[in-house]
Amino acid sequence: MRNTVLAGAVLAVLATPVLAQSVLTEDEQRAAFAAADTNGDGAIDEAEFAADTITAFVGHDDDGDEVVVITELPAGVQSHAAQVDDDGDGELSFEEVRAFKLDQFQALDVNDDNVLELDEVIMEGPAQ
Ligand SMILES: [Ca+2]
Ligand SMILES: [Ca+2]
Ligand SMILES: [Ca+2]
Ligand SMILES: [Ca+2]
Repeated sequence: MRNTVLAGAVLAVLATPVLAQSVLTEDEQRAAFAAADTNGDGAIDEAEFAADTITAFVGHDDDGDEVVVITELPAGVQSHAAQVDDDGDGELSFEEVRAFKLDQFQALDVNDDNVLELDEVIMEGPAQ
């Protein structure tokens, strides 16, 4: 719960399309988690996380040039994307996205077992 901001960010990226920064409901978060947990063991390991990163990145790279231009992203996520754009050139390279996600993985893995369990990434959905 204290990880709300980070958790929201990582789940937004876990979810496809990437960086969809709208607030996900808990059900959507669970769906995103399940989609990333490809072997269904209830945890996201680094390989699954990396695979999800690639899927998400490719999902946004419409023209396949291996760069996601920030202005191609929905307006609501552009300010968030700027954090990922390490060199500030207005484009997200896969390396930038990967580095950002790796930081998130480590930040979210609060018990340091190198996998993300559901309770490490889930955040409470908006009250409804
Ligand atoms: Ca897994
Ligand atoms: Ca592109
Ligand atoms: Ca960049
Ligand atoms: Ca963990």
